[in-house]
Amino acid sequence: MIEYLSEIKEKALLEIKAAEDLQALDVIRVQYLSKKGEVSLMMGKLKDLPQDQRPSFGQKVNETKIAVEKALFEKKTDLENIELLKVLESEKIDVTLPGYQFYQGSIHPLNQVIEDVEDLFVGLGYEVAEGPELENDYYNFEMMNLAKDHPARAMQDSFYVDENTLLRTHTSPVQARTMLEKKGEPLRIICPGKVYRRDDDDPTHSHQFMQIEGLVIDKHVNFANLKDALLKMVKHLFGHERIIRLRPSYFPFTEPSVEVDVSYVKKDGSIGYIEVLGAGQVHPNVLKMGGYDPEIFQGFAFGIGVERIAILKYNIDDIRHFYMNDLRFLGQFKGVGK
Ligand code: 2NM
Repeated sequence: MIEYLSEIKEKALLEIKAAEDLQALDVIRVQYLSKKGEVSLMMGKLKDLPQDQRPSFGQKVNETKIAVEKALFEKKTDLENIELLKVLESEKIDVTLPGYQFYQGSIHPLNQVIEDVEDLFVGLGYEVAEGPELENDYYNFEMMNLAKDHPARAMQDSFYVDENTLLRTHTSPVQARTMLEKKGEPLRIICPGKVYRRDDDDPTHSHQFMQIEGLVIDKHVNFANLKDALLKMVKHLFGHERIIRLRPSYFPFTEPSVEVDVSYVKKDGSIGYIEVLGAGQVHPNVLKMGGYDPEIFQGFAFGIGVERIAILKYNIDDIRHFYMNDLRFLGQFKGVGK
């Protein structure tokens, strides 16, 4: 019996040594070590032996089992290493091959301006609000204090889908919608987005452009708060040496209203001013329609043309460049916004 056991061991070790791959090795494992394997069967023979021989035989069977397991494990590690080497060999890369050229895109200059303004105002506690580009007459005009017969509607001639539905002429309808959503709660928002006006395109006009409007409503919001927000925005966009100049103006949705100019240094060293945006204190009618009691709440608002800012910042000579998708133009703005 003991001899037969060592024969099994010899045979197993030889077979393991000769195994060519992991599958063959597994077949050997099953043959010897599984429940009905040759080594396990020897354990079953214990009961056929006289009582006094059983412990030593049992121990021998165990030793055989351990020896086979060890041989299997070592062979398995060897075979795995060989397979890994094969894979590494087959996947060798030629580092002398020239690489592919990767073209890196960049953020559109208009979106860079928008992100820059968002960074500032989010830091000041404003929320960014968005809304549909196809709007109802009611949100686009009526709620902005522009009744049907209002002459200022002519300046904002738009693209109509039907009598009551148009491409928004400003992002103010987003502000109208937000006012109604907030149900009389104070709010601080900026609304960036595309807007449309019926216009013939030329170097300074586009029928599609982008705007960022801001709106703050709370108790005790005054004109000084508006000036502070405007100056912060101008300094953030154009640099801290800038100052602003306010000129009285007219918008139907604000009263008083102002046009905001930003200072620049002319070639001869004197100071000039360029108009950059419009602003004002929210008209009582607009507050009322938005669900705020104008006796309790005040607000300020501003509107800024994104193209105009980008044109001034980057010295661009034609507004149509923004919409031509010419990579020679767009490629010039890689990372300039950061
Ligand atoms: C501008 C200029 C001044 C404006 C006003 C409002 C609202 F919602 F309060 F009525 N939204 N946007 C506003 C005010 C826009 O753009 C040149």
